[in-house]
Amino acid sequence: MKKKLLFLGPPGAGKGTQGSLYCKKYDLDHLSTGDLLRQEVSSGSALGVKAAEIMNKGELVSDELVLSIVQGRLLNVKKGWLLDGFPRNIHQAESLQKLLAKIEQPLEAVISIQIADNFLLKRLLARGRKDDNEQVITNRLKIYRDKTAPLIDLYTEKGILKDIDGNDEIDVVFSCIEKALG
Ligand code: B4P
Repeated sequence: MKKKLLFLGPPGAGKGTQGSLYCKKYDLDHLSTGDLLRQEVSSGSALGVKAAEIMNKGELVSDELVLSIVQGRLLNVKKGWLLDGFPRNIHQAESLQKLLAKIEQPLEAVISIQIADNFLLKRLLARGRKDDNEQVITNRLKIYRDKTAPLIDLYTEKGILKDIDGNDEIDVVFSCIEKALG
């Protein structure tokens, strides 16, 4: 079973949902930049206030902030890990590669969850987080297509990308992920 993983996908694809199920079952550290940023926001810190403004518009927070959060966590990992929502652009992917080379823990597999636009819209509107309204979701999707989707080619070229169909029930998608990583 692979234990150094990255989950990629558009907003609402199920990265967070599948990531937490996988980490629970296989005892990995779940490093979700979305969750870590939301913790920063709830703490009310100056950084959190700045991040909240950006997240509520569906934009990406600065690479600098996200990188410092991920670096702090990865330098202290004691077991396998799963990155969820990071990297989100080429610059973050390059920084990750350098960091993983430094800690001698190369990425073993990338799960790319694909989902139809109508499914993701329905799921996110039903969840109703602050950044889950139609206008912001449209912006998040545009940013995903412009900045994050090019990472699919990058990891395909490295030969570690596994495509997963996310348009199904949670347990069905989970079985496909287990099969792909087994
Ligand atoms: P994230 O927290 O990563 O949120 P997300 O992309 O919307 O996906 P999420 O993981 O929450 O949703 P999931 O698909 O599991 O990012 C939020 C914001 O943080 C970004 O917009 C950005 O501002 C900032 N950010 C995060 N990382 C960053 C980075 N690296 N750089 C810069 N900025 C960053 O689930 C969605 C819903 O669907 C849930 O309600 C779930 O229950 C449901 N669901 C999931 N799978 C389902 C299924 N199979 N069937 C039915 N429902 C399902």
